[in-house]
Amino acid sequence: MSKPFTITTAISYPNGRPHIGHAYEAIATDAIARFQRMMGRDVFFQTGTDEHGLKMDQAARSRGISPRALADEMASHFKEMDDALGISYDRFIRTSEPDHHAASQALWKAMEANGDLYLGRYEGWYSVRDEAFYDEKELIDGEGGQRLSPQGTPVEWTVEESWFFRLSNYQQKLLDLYAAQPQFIRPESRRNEVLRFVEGGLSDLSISRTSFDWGVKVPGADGHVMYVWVDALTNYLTGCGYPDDTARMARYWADGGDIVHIIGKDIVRFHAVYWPAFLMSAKLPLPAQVFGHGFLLNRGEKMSKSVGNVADPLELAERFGVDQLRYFLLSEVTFGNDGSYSAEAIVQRANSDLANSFGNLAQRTLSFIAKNLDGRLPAVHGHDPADTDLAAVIDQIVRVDMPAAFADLAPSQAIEAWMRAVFACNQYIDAQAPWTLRKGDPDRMETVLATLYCAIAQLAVAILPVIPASATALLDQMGVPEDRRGYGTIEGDWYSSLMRDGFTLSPPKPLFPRLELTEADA
Ligand code: ME8
Repeated sequence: MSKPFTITTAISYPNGRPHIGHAYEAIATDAIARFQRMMGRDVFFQTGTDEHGLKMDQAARSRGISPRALADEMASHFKEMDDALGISYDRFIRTSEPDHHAASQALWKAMEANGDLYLGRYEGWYSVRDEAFYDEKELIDGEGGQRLSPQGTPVEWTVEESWFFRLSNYQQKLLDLYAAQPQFIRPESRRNEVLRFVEGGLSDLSISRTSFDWGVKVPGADGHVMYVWVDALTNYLTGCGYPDDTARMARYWADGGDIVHIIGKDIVRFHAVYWPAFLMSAKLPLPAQVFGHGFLLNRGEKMSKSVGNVADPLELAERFGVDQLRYFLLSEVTFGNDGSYSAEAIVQRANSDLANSFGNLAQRTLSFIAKNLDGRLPAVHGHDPADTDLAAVIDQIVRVDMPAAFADLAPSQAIEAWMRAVFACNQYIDAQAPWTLRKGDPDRMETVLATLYCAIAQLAVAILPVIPASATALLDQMGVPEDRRGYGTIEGDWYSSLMRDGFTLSPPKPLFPRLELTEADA
C-alpha cells in the first residue's frame, strides 16, 4: 500500500465573502487531491475557515453583530463556494468547532510541558489585517509618516500581558530542517525569503491576547485567548484526529508522512517558521512540504474592496462555467507565480483549448460514430504505424508526463502536456481523414475511429483532476466504466468488453459551448 496523502488549503478568514484568490487556492489543491486519489492513494483533504482573532472581532463589531454570527454567515458562503466549484474536501473545518478548541489546547499544553512557554509582557507592533506581530526593523513608512507592515497594512503599538513561545530556541533547528529537507518550502523564491528571515535571528513570539475574548481559551490562564495563528495552524492537526484519535493521526499525520500545505505567498512565514517550531516543541511529526502559491491579480492589478475589483468566484463560474474557470486558473498560472485574470483571458483560453481543441475532437469523433455506425463501436482491423505512434505519444503523456507534473504540484505543466496529446489526436484525425475512408476503406475507417475513441477516453481520464464534471460527463457518454477512471487503470480490455456488451453510443452532447464576450465583461 502506498502512503496516505494529507493535503490542506489555508483556512480563510470569514470576515467577508470569498474572493477569486480563495477559489484559486481551493481549485489548485482540489486538483492535486483528485489526482492523488486517482493514483489509488488514501487522501485526506481539508479546507475551512479561520474564525477567531481581532480581525473577525472588529469586522463583526463594525456590523453590530457577534463574531460568531459573522462566522456562521460567512463560513456558509465559503462552503457554498467550495461545493459549487467541485472542491472534493474530506473535511470543511471551522475553528470555532469544539474538537478544534480541544486540539489547540492540547498543543498548547504539549508546548508548555516542553518548557517553551512563559508569561511576559508584549510591547510592539501588531497588524490586525495580517493578524501578525512585526519587529520594528521590518516596518516601512507609509503616507504621512504612518508605520506599515512589510505587507503594507497599518500596524498599531500594542502593550499587553502575554504568553510567549520560545521561538528563539528554534533558529538552528529550523535551519537544520530546511537544509535536511530542501523541498520543505517551495517554490525556491519563498524558501530563500524564509532562510533570510530565520538567519536574521528569531524573537520569541507573543502567543496570547488579553484585550478581547474571541478565541480559544488558554488552558489555566484566565483572561487569555490564544493568538489566532496558534489556533489557526492547529486546524491541520484537528482534522487528523489530534490529540485523542491516535489511529487517525498515525494515518494522516505520521512521521515521514506525505503532508502538504498549499497556501498563498503572504503566509509562508507562519507555515514555514512558526508551525514547524510549534510541532517540534510538541514533539509531533512535521509536514513534508509547504507550497506558497502566487497571487491572482485582476487584469494585473491587486484586488481590493476600495478599488471595487474583487471578483466573486461564483459569478465567474456561473458566467463561464465551473470547469472553464478551473481550467483557466490552472492552465494560465504557473503554480507558484502570480497570475492575472480577466473575462477576455478566460474566454480565450476556454474557447481555444476546451471548445475548439478537445471539445471539437471529441464531438467530431463521437458524432461521426453515432451517425455513420449508428453508435456501434468501431472494430480494429490491424494497425498502421500512425496508430501505434499516436498511442505511444498519448501513453507517454498520460502515464508519465502528466502524473509527474501533478505529483510535483505543477498543474499547468500537466495541462500543457495534455494539450500536446490533444493536438496529436487532432493531427491524426486530419491526416487519417476517416470521412474520406468511409467509401473507399471502411475497415481502415473503423480502426482510425477506434484508435481515436480510446485516445479520447485516455485524455478525458487524465484531465479529470482539472475539469471533473465535464470529463466525467464525457466518460459517461462513452461508457467508460468507473473503475477504469484512475491514473494507470484506463488501459486494458474495457474497449473490447464494451464492444462485446453491444454498447451503443448516443449522439454526443456538446461539452464546451463556445463562450462569447459581452459588453458587461469589459
Ligand atoms: O491568510 N490570490 O486567510 P485569508 C491568491 N486565515 N491567493 C490569495 C489571494 C489572491 N489574491 N488573496 C488571498 C489567511 N489568498 C489565514 C490563513 S492558515 C492556518 C490561516 C490566499 O482569508 C492567502 O494567501 O486572508 C491564503 O492562503 C488564503 O487565500 C486565505 O487567505
